[in-house]
Amino acid sequence: MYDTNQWKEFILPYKFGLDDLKTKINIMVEEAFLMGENNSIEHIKTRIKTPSSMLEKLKRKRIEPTLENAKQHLLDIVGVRIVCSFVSDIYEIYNLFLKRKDLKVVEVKDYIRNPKPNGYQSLHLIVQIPVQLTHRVEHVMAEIQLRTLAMDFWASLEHKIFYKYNRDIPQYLKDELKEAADSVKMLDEKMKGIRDEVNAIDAVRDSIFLPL
Ligand code: 0O2
Repeated sequence: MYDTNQWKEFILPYKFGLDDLKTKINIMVEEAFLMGENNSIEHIKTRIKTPSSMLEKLKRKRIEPTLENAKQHLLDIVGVRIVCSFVSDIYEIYNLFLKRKDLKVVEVKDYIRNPKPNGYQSLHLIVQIPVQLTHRVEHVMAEIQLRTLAMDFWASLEHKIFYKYNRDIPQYLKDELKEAADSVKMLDEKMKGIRDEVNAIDAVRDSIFLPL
């Protein structure tokens, strides 16, 4: 597919793109915190797809495994996963990405409003980041996955089971995973309800103790 030097040259803009994206997200988070907007991010994970994972995905898509094809067809070589407390946080962060002038949201897959048949939920954004190199600007694509803690718990386990069974999960486990996914949805709604109740109590308390 490539030699070591070609690989190094290929992957470098992606590394810079990921560094840049991490900085942008940190700024968004710290700025929101300073302004008292509590879009609570629980944790952020990042990764660059390994060569073997790229090769495997190209094969799965029946695309010839070349670096050019990887660049053109794999939009998730750079991956960022943002895990939040509540579904509303996810859409607030999504709106922050939409407003940014220094990157472009080029694709949105909303598996929260439209979960996958297996129950998978997440909001996926494909963003394009301009990376200024010495002699040219490279437009790097990255996939941002936004999920709640509960969705992340489900997806992590399902991912492990998926690979344990070599992509062919037995039906009884599929059924149990689907049930668990329904519980994830209910848990997220329940937690939102509790959060809203606490916020309503706080609002009343603040209005009572407001200085005259
Ligand atoms: P891995 O092993 O996590 O890297 P596209 O990328 O649009 O050409 P794809 O891959 O079907 O095609 O896009 P999609 O649906 O946006 O999925 C991209 C990534 O989301 C996957 O990457 C997974 O990380 C995650 N994902 C999607 N569906 C599921 C699911 O049903 N269960 C779990 N646990 N994760 C999912 P990869 O490269 O396919 O896999």
